[in-house]
Amino acid sequence: MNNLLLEVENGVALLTINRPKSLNALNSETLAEINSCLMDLEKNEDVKVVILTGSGEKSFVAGADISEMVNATAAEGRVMGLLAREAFSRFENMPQVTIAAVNGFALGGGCEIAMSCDIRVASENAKFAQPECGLGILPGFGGTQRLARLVNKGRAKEMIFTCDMISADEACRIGLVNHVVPQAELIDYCKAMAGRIMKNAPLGIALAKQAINTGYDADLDTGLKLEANLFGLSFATADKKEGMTAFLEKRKEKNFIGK
Ligand code: DAK
Repeated sequence: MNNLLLEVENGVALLTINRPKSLNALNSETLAEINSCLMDLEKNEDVKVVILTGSGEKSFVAGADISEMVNATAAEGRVMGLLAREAFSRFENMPQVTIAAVNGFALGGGCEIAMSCDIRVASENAKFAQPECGLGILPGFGGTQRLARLVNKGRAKEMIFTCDMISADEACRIGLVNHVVPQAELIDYCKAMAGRIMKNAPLGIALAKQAINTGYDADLDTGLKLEANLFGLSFATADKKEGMTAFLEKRKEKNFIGK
């Protein structure tokens, strides 16, 4: 991999976009690498949480690579769009939990890739924007859809129409990020959260993720039916037996096996 760093330790995969000279901008090669890396990770039962970050202290991801886009043809743009769509959907739908550790600029595609993760934690210096309309385009990696769902329609329109950059605190206030922490603590904070997640049953989490994602865009009745079906499925797992037995035996330690 030319543009990514991957470190897997104690059930956590730390995936770093590593193009510091262009503030970790996403080009097609990087998007293809993210896809193939996530394809491997989603099959890796030892990995329970994926943390996505950018290299350096200045930028998470400064958007799509403008130097690649400037002369791209419509066909090349389409390929880039498809690669991004696939990669972003993988973060959103893989069975493991995905956390974006936003360590600086999250602009355009950077904000959009963070939004495709389950949880966002920002460092105090992080900045968020959707600057596409200033470049003569519009957000095209899901920004018009995920931002409006995460914050609300009015806030999303304001960010997209003005291209204003907002601070980490403001992003937290409007619900775009879950927590803001000092930069030096960002990765440890995310790893500690991963630790709390990993104490729980991986299949329960994967099914809950599926219920939330699929139910969110459906009507309540459909979502509740889906939840009931997935809930039923969880009763077929060894982890349900273990979790409940541990409670009855007043055991703190549980041996979840993800089956
Ligand atoms: N692409 C390429 N290079 C970038 C870049 C980017 N997005 N952002 C920064 N760089 C490069 C700069 O060109 C500079 O390179 P050198 O001049 O050193 O060679 C280096 O990173 C450092 O940047 P600056 O010198 O500009 O650093 P500053 O601290 O002054 O400013 C900044 C930092 C992040 C505010 C500024 O660099 C900036 O505004 N960057 C651009 C942000 C942006 O507009 N990003 C793109 C958003 S548009 C698609 C769907 C969606 C998209 C694309 C396609 N399809 C469906 C096909 C998504 C589009 C976007 O993300």
